[in-house]
Amino acid sequence: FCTFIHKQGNEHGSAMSKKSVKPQPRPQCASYSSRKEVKIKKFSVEGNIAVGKSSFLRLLASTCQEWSFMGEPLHKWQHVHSSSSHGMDNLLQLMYDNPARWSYTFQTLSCMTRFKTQIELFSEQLLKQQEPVRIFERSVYSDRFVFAKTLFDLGHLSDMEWNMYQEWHTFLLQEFGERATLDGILYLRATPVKCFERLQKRARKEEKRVTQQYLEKLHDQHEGWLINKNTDLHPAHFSNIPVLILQVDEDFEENPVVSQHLINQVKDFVASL
Ligand code: UDP
Ligand code: D5M
Ligand code: MG
Repeated sequence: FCTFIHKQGNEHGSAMSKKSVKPQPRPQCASYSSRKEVKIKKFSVEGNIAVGKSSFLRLLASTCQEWSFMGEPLHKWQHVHSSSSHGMDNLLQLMYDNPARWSYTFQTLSCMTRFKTQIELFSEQLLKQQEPVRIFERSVYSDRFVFAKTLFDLGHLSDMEWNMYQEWHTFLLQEFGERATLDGILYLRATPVKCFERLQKRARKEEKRVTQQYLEKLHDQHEGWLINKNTDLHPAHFSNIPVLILQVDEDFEENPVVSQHLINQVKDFVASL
């Protein structure tokens, strides 16, 4: 589950050098004189809609400035090229307005954009760190084990769509191998009631139809996946990823004591892996 890179290349370069295949062009992001191996630790922040993931990433970014942070590619889901009058469609809006029609389409885009984010090259600055760390907001795992599964359970993905989804998702995981794995998960956990309260406070226009019942279903999927570990995971080895549970019912935003306690837990967890 760890990603090793040669200081001369990136993750991709490392995978290729292990297999002793033809030398590849040097990636644009980095050039190094030493061949010492560097381990990049990769984590995702998981949790229900509006639990506070983006806020938590901002908080971490302000204190762990040497780490790399990758927010959710939400903007790409809200601005999809099309031949509509504006030249753009908002797929997030379409999905919430008509989930039976658009949920599968949404999964193809959300998953593709998440894979792209998860395998993005590391910057030269990150590679120079003694212990480089990258943190993602959600992952291709929550895409499948939380959202796609919930939408299937709710009947918004058909049997055929769910089977197709699982087949290409497993295939992509196998193809990307180490490049798409994580060293650990930071699970931001709060009651669905608290998440619903924050969702209403945020008032994102696409999410007007999101109900507390939907957040309860997503909460149960997170709990099954990350705490009870009874989600049917394929491939099965993904169930071994270490999970740090961060209870965030109490507001951490603008509360230095609470936020410092959360940050300390994250630093200890990251250092322990
Ligand atoms: N929020 C809050 N207290 C907190 C953390 C977040 O009131 O301790 C608010 C935040 O200002 C935003 C909403 O909760 O209005 C959702 O937060 P965010 O967008 O970070 O949630 P995400 O959907 O990314 O998990
Ligand atoms: O999540 C961003 C928004 O995107 C929120 O409305 C949930 C939705 N989302 C994210 N991934 C998926 C998938 N795979 N299917 C359906 N809906 C999804 P937020 O928690 O606000 O950062
Ligand atoms: Mg967010």
